[in-house]
Amino acid sequence: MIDDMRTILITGATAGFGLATAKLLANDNKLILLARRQERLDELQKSLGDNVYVAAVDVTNPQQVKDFYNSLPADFKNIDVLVNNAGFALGMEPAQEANFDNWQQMVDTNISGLLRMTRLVVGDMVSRGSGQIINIGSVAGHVPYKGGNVYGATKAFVWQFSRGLRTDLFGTGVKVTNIEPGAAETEFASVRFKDEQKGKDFYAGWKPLKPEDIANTVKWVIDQPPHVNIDNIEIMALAQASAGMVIDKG
Ligand code: NDP
Ligand code: 8X3
Repeated sequence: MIDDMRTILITGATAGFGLATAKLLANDNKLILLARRQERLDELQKSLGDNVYVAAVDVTNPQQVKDFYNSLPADFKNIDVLVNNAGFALGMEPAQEANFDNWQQMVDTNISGLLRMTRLVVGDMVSRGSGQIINIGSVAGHVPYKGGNVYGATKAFVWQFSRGLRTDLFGTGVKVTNIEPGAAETEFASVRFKDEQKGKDFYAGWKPLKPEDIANTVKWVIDQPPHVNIDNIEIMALAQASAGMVIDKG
C-alpha cells in the first residue's frame, strides 16, 4: 500500500459510471467501492487488487452506512474524494399515472442517499482542510422531458445542493463539483424500465455517451491543481440535445 495515494470513495461502483470510474482510478489511488450487489463487489475486489476496499452498502440505509464507516480499515479512513454516483430513474410515466413508490425510491436514493454520504465525510474533510465532493447530477435536472418529472427534480436538487455546499465550504479547502451527463449507455435504462430489452432498445440506433466518458471527466476533475475548482460540467452525446421551445396547435 502506498501511503501518499489519494483515497477515493465511489458509491454505485458495480455498474455504469461508478464501475468505469473505479477501473480508471484503480492503479493510482486507494478506492472504497460501495453498492448493494455483493457478488459484483467481490469480483471487483479480486480484479482491482489490494488498494481496493469494497462494502455492500445501500446508501438509503442509515445503519448500513454508519456501520460501514465505523469499520473502515485505518488505511482507508481519510477519504480525500467522495464520488456521489449511486442513483437511478424508475419509470417514465407522466405524473398523473406514476407509481408513488418509484418516486419515493428516487428521492430516497438520489437525494437522501447523496446527503447521507456527504454528511458522513464532509466534517473530516473540513477538519483536514482538504477534500473533494463530486456529485453526479444530470442534464435532466435542467431540461424537462415527458416522464422525467421526479427523476429530473432529484437532479435539480443535486445541482442546487452542490452550489449550496460549495458556498458553505468556501474557504475550507474542500472542493465541490456537479457533473451533469446526458444519456449514457449503462444499466440506467434497463433499471428505469425494469426490462433489459427495453433498456437495450433505448440505446439502439444512435451513439449515446459511454460510461468511460464520465469516468474520464471524473478523473479530469480530480486531477486539477489545488487552486482550481470545477463547479459544474454538462456533458452530452453529440446525438442528444434539448428540443427547445415547442407549441401545441392541436
Ligand atoms: P447504473 O444503473 O449503470 O449504475 C448505478 C449504480 O448505482 C450501480 O452500481 C448500482 O449498484 C448502484 N446503486 C443503485 N442504488 C443504490 C443504493 N441505494 N445504494 C448503493 N448503490 C446503489 O447507472 P449509471 O451508471 O448510468 O448512473 C450513475 C449515476 O449517474 C446515477 O446517479 C444516474 O442518475 C446518473 N446519470 C445517469 C445517466 C445515464 O444516462 N446513464 C445520465 C446522467 C446521470 P447496485 O445495484 O449493486 O447497488
Ligand atoms: C439521465 C439522462 O437524458 O436519460 O440522467 O434523463 S436522461
